[in-house]
Amino acid sequence: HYEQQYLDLMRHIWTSGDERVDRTGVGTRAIFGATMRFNLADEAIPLLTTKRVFWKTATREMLWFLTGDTNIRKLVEQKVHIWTDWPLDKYRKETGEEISRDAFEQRIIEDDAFAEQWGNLGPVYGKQWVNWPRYTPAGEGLYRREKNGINQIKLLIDGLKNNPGSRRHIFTGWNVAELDEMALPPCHKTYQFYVANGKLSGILYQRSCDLGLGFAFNIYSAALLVRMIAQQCDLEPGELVWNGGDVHLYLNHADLVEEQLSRDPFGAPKFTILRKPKSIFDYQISDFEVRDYEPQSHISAPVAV
Ligand code: DHF
Ligand code: TMP
Repeated sequence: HYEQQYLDLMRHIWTSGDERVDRTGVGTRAIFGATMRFNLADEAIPLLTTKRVFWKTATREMLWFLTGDTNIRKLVEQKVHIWTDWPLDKYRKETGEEISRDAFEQRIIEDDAFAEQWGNLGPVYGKQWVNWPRYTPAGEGLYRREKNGINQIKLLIDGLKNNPGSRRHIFTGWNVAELDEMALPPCHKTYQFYVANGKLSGILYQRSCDLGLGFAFNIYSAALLVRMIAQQCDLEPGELVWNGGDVHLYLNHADLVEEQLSRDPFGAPKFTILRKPKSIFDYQISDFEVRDYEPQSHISAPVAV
């Protein structure tokens, strides 16, 4: 089963990973460098079955990235809460106000100025993917920031269509000059693609991976992206290769780890795109269907902020 490699990695890290102090103060067990491979042929989709993964939430996040938006407002409006904790943490620290998560989200939705001031994550994924800043000389050694930046996703699709044999099908969120403005520097930082025998394969390089929480989203989202891009380029989905850098389990995820490792993977969920939109930027949540997904129950775990 495709999920066995994930469970094996989880067991390995939990039993023999290095114990390290991390940025959040929670503490992790970690290894450095890991690879997993997932076949995407025949509508296969790497959704974990040993716990329920909220794939619609992950899909909404991916569609939000592709719009270039970096404010959580549009996510919160769709009841996607996965990015709220970082702006919320910042708000609490800077104002000293003990606002609840619900109240904070409510203000983000209702108050334009508040959303503008407190809902932004900085120039994270979406911004870098479709609007990477571009500068042109403006004389006297000065440079002007162009109104429209570089759309890496559009260039990627054009490249795959026009020059499939290229070894440069890459996009990245890792804009070194802007890292310090981001709420979090990109975790899923680089994507590379490869065309052979009419199939599109992808590699995701993830520099930092919360194996108990974020990974389930990251691997599904990467597969979704390969499928959307393949459809736009009239290719079949091939394989998804996942490369992790610092792959870790948070020490406060002991219950999740124990529960998940007691379960066996089951079934083979199928994923279909119901329509071919005119570009990669025109997909909607209703375009996607998952069938035969019968996961075991959701396991909640605290997220380290
Ligand atoms: N920080 C940490 N420590 N781990 C992460 O995985 C992480 N992921 C981020 C931002 N910062 C992070 C962005 N992605 C959840 C999933 C993905 C995600 C952030 C959070 C999450 O909380 N998932 C829960 C609940 C899902 C839901 O409410 O729909 C889960 O059980 O999957
Ligand atoms: P870091 O920036 O100190 O590496 O912390 C980021 C944490 O968030 C780390 O535990 C990895 C996790 N993470 C994921 O696993 N996937 C994601 O998509 C994101 C945004 C974060």
